Amino acid sequence: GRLYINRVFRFSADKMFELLFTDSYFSRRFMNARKITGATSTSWQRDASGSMKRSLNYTITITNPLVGKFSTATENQTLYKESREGNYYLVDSEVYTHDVPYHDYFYTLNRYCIISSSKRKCRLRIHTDVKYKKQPWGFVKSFITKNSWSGLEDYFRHLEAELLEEEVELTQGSGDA
Ligand code: YK8
Repeated sequence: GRLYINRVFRFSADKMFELLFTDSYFSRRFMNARKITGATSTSWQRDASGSMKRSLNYTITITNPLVGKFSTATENQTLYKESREGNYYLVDSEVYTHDVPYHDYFYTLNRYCIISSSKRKCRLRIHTDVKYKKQPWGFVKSFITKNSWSGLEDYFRHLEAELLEEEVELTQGSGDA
């Protein structure tokens, strides 16, 4: 896999979780900026293992010229029970893009780790893997992987930039920037 974001932000772990994993103003604005439309989400619900789950459905806009302009997608998120409110959040997110070529072969697994480093700081790490449900030919596999990485790279670079802007907004005028 690959590590896309690994840095400390000047807001609490709670705040980071709220920004990324609730129906926050930030996540709505980010979806708009990425032209992700029609998003629906279930609420976080505890499953039999004690972890929390939710799933999202939306339509993504794709810039890769090899692929159609839009695809519906499903994102299944798990907030592991090892998470500790305010201190540590571990979320795995499986993303299925239903309308791209070879969509029945692969999905993307994004692992988000939020670790509190002080009252007003946290570290965010986002690790990504392209997973295969069935084995395609070698050349098809490298084609899928290569095209996935470039799309993911673009997405997470944008997310990092937006989080840095949010950091500026949130710390402005607080006197402890
Ligand atoms: C989520 C991974 C692959 C997919 C795309 C597919 C190429 C098809 C390969 C052919 C378009 C928001 C991506 C990037 C679409 C966007 C997905 C996002 C960024 C040519 C063989 C959507 C995180 C996420 C996960 C997976 C991404 C797709 O929150 O290249």
